[in-house]
Amino acid sequence: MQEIRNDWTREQISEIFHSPMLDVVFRAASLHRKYHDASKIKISQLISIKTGACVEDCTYCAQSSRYNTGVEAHKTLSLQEVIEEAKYSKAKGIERVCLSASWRDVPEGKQFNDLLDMISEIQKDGMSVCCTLGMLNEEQASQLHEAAIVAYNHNLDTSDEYYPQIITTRSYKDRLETIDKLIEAGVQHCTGGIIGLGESDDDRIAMIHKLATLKKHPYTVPLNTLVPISGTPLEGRPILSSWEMIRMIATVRVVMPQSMICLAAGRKQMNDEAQTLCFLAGANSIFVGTKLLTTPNPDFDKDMDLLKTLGLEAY
Ligand code: SAM
Ligand code: DTB
Ligand code: SF4
Repeated sequence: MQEIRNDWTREQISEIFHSPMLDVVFRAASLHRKYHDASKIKISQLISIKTGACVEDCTYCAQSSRYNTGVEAHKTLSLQEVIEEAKYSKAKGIERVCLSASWRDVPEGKQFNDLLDMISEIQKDGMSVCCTLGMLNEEQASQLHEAAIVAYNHNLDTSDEYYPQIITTRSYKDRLETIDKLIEAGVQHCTGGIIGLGESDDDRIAMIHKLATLKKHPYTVPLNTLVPISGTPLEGRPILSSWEMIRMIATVRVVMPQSMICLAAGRKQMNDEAQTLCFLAGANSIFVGTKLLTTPNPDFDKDMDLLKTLGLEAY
């Protein structure tokens, strides 16, 4: 059977998703070894260039202005501040940063030019850059392509059906249109979602199906476990069992063998053994540093110790 396919059916994905845990992990691990160097883990540092005061109502997010989450909004960081943060990461041996902003749409004019400056200055220092900045237009997508960013993160988050329960200020269609603009402009898309929002297994399968049947498989599929934020509508959601993430990663690895998989939010709540199973099942990228955007992440040294124990090389 052909392994890289854009014609998966929901039923086929459901069958993989519902296989016995060790079967799906074994199948995923085998494909992972075929398409990737399984001895390597990509590490990136998030830099929040604009935090909080977001006009969107994403019910999981600490940065939406709709909820009292205690997150302090700050103005867009200056070029100098961003360069300093990137240098700090570089000194620790981190080669990639991801610039994040709590914008609904990427702004035009000076703010966009400032962003392009940030990207090129960081690159001049020998680092690579990804971005996650909200919706954008065709022109901005091609400028980011020219700026040679590695990828642009824009998640589907959940299934089309469940989406309106989670976000009402923009539609699934808006998300898909932005992803389409990225693909058309030649920018690699980093697209995944969150588990633990209260969605069903069928919603998770539907999201994987949507990702796998886009024109192009994502360059990276980031998978987040909800970090419940007090003050948001999802504050009371229980922390998911790690098994749910392991199954999710394994299914994504089988369905999209060539994509990178990022084990994103939720690692702080996982033990070393659970993270190890995530790597075995095909996760090959993580965010490092004690803070993601607003929530805690494992200590850098602790992460490096785990990778050393596993004989994995951070790059
Ligand atoms: N504002 C941009 C956007 O929404 O596309 C980019 C940044 S946004 C924080 C990136 C992703 O982080 C979201 O799509 C969501 O999947 C994830 N995320 C945000 N808050 C989270 C939380 N509390 N727990 C887990 N994942 C979260
Ligand atoms: C993604 O899917 N996860 C990362 C990245 N893309 C930007 C962000 C996780 C954020 C977790 C919540 C927070 O720290 O506020
Ligand atoms: Fe804003 Fe992004 Fe948070 Fe939604 S996920 S509230 S768009 S920062």
